[in-house]
Amino acid sequence: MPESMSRQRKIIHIDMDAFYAAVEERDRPDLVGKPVVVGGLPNSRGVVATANYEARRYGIHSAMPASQALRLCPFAEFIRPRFDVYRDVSRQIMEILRRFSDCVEPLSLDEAYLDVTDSHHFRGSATRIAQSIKAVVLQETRLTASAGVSYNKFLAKIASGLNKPNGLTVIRPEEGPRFVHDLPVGQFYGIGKATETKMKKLGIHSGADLLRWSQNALALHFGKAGYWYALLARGEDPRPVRAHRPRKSLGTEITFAHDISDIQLLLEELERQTHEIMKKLNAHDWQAHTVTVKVRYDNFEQVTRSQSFRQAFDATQACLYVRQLLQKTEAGNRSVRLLGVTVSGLEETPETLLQPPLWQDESSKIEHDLF
Ligand code: TTP
Ligand code: MG
Repeated sequence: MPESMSRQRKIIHIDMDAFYAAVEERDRPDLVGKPVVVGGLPNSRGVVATANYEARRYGIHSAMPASQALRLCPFAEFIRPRFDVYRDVSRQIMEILRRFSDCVEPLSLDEAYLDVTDSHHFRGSATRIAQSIKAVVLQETRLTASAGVSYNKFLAKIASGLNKPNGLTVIRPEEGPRFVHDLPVGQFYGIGKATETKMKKLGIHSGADLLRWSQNALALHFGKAGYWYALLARGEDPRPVRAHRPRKSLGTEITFAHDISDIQLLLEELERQTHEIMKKLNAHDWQAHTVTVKVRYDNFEQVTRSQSFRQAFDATQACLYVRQLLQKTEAGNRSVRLLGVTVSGLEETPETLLQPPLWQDESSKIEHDLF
């Protein structure tokens, strides 16, 4: 049994509140108290990156067309994002988190996991550490964070979302299973929209429904992922907090013997490379969230086009995306000397992290003093 499962862990998930919007409000006091929407502007077919909590009351949320946000709240302040500023603030936040643990895994600009199992701060109380993190972040960045404290990543992340904004929620080891019981399957780690729909068709709506299914029955319907879902349904998630990601990207490229301007040939080559990378990715049990196409024209001028997705993509989707990305270059109209594909934003495929017998061992002891 892996070390991570043999002992109760203490995991904290930190997630900044309405991150981009909060930074804008901080830097522009005239915005305070108003509905604020950060993202593309309504007249430019843009989408909402985020909205502050005032704007969310009108039903505005991330990824919504900005034009729709404008209809929902015509007097909201629409602001273009300042990514450089968000990146700097993010670095500042991650630096603060590293004062509390060596084991910090950033998930995005405004989100991170910490493993504080072995921490001596506050006599090892994860709850007190989370309180202190929130206080230091507020003091040094003038921004609020929400924290979730639990015994694995899955539940720590659920917990941080429960009392937003400025929340602190603890799911203690003995509360985990009951908690998962009532959780809609769409909120389970690794269950995307397609799987959620499939589960609902099978009558699986909540953790309790999931728990009624045997591991084998789930595996029959969902493949290896079925074992993963069975584990989550028991409130278990053995994924370690990874302070160092072993790999950030995987790519391939080719310099042609003769420059190519035939778009069909270029698309075929792109597809070949994409299949090759996706095969490698699968062999490593990794999945990717970003895909990038690189084109060097015959005069050595080089462009890249990339796109990121919340959900990891498969080979078929990747092939579609790279085609779309190539169309955004001048390849075909101009001759191409080099063509390449890279996937990044890598993470381990959740369901392959474990094999079926792992959680049949009931010996994992629950210690929860000072949780
Ligand atoms: P989130 O943490 O998902 O959202 P949030 O911090 O704005 O709000 P909260 O956590 O309080 O619910 O995302 C962090 C930032 O990432 C967000 O401020 C803007 C950006 N983002 C996008 O650009 N597009 C998106 O679709 C999402 C979800 C986030
Ligand atoms: Mg956030």
